[in-house]
Amino acid sequence: MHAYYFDNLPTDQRLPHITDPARPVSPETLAKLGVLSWVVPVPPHAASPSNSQGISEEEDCEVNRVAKERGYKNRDVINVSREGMGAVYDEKIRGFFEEHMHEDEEIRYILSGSGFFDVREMPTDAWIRIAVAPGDLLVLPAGIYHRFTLDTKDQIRALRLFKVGSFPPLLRFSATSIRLSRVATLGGLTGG
Ligand code: KMT
Ligand code: NI
Repeated sequence: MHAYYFDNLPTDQRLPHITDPARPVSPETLAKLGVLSWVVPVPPHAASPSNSQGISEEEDCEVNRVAKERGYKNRDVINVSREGMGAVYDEKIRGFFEEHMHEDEEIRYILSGSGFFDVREMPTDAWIRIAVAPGDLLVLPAGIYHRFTLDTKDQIRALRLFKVGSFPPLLRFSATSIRLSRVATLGGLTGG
C-alpha cells in the first residue's frame, strides 16, 4: 500500500496520477481520516484466481482476527475484471469511480491484482490515492467519500467485509450531490 495526493489531471483514471514532484501521504495521515491498513500475506488457496470464496470465517488468520475484533458479519469476493463481471463490467467500473460513501465501516482485502482507492481528505477536499496490491487490508471508515478504479492491468480480486447488510448502499448514487450541496452551504455561510 502506498498513498499520495492525486494530480487531478483529466487523463485515464487507471494511470497512477502522481504529481510532479510526488506528494506522499503517510499512514499516520490516513489514520487521522480513519483509513487504516495492514499487510497480511495472502494464503495460497485464496490467491488463486479460481478461488471465489476467499478466506472463510473459520480460518485462523489475521484477516479474521481484525474482522472479529471490529464486529464484521458479512463478506464476499469481488472479481473486478471483464471476465469476472461480464455484461455489467462497464457499468460497475463507472459506478465504482463515482464518488460515494458507505454508511458503515468496510474492509477490502486484496487477494490478487491491483488498483486504486481514492479517498477525500477532510477538510481540504483533496483526493488521496491509495495504490493497493495483494495482501493489502484497508479499512474504510463509515461515511468517508471515496471511489475506486482498476489500474491498467484491468484486474483485481478482493475480499469485502461488511458490518451489516450487503453492498451496494442506496447512498452511492446521491453521494456526490449531497457532498456538493454541503460545500455550497458552507460557502454560502462564510460568504465564499
Ligand atoms: C468500493 O467500495 O468502492 C468497492 O468496493 C470497489 C471495488 S473493491 C476492489
Ligand atoms: Ni465504495
